[in-house]
Amino acid sequence: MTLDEFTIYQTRQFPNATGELSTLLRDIGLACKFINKQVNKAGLADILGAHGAVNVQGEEQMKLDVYSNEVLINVLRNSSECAGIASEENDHFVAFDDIHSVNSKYVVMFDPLDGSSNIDVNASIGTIFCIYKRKSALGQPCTEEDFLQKGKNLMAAGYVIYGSSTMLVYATRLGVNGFTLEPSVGEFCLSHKDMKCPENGKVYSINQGNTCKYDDKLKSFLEYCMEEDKESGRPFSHRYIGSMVADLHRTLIKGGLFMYPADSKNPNGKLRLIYECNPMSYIIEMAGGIGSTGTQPVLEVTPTELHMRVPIFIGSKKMVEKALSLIQ
Ligand code: P6P
Repeated sequence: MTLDEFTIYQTRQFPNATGELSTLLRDIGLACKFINKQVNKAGLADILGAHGAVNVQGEEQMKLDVYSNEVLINVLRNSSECAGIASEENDHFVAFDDIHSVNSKYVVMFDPLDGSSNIDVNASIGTIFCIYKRKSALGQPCTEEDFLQKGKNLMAAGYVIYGSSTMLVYATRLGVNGFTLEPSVGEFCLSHKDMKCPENGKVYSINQGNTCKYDDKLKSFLEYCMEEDKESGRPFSHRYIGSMVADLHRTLIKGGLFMYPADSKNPNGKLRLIYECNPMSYIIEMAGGIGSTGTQPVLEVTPTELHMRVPIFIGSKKMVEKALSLIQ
């Protein structure tokens, strides 16, 4: 079943649904197919770029995250269902002011290419997106309030991981489903139906190099992770790819705990609420896991500005609960 067939099938579960969300997901999937094409040859282009800043097709090689941003903005501007966007790459939100867009119900936020610093070492990277129903009245350009909604108001959230295979995973209140790109057909095909985050896990994921900057309670939790305890399966394995989408895709499938906490240099951590922590928390929570800032559920945080950062502890329910019990 392709992504389009699946979203249309899901729409039929709601008698009064109009299929606009399905159209929006299809448009995002289209943009990510273009991004996937460029990501897959970036290494080659980089090699050529090093000798003459000309990529393999003779085009000016745009930086991948700028290219990805432009593709997503252009596809969504042409979509009939998107009133505007906010992006990690843009200081301000972009309101689409054509007659179709001002009458669209949804706004989209995204990190067009998260972890792009990993592209030159061929590590997996990803696109993160989330969709809200706008609060401002139809018929006029969307406003900032449309983008500063709590994560619990999300209509849908998802990511595309450009890895050994290219997968699109998205969540709605009906659940989480994964689609693998079949390149010869050019379609995302359902491969992981009704994904659930295992309630427990044996992997903890954190940039341990920051330990010297963590507070004592967090240090004690990391020591707990490394202590031997046959009953609870410790010491855990430590896995850290340094790409949020890749670390959380593993966590969703295998279980585990991903952390990017606050530290003495970053009092709010590093990851952004609007287009990283909210969408990933929505997905993990719809799959039965937990996304917390350490003091409250990520999805309950009231956004104050587009690029605000929050600490995050996210993954298997029992592992997040254990972490919170030790660090709070
Ligand atoms: P650090 C990538 O740059 C990113 O935004 C996330 O994808 C990733 O989880 C994090 O930063 C890695 O940060 O400080 O460990 O290199």
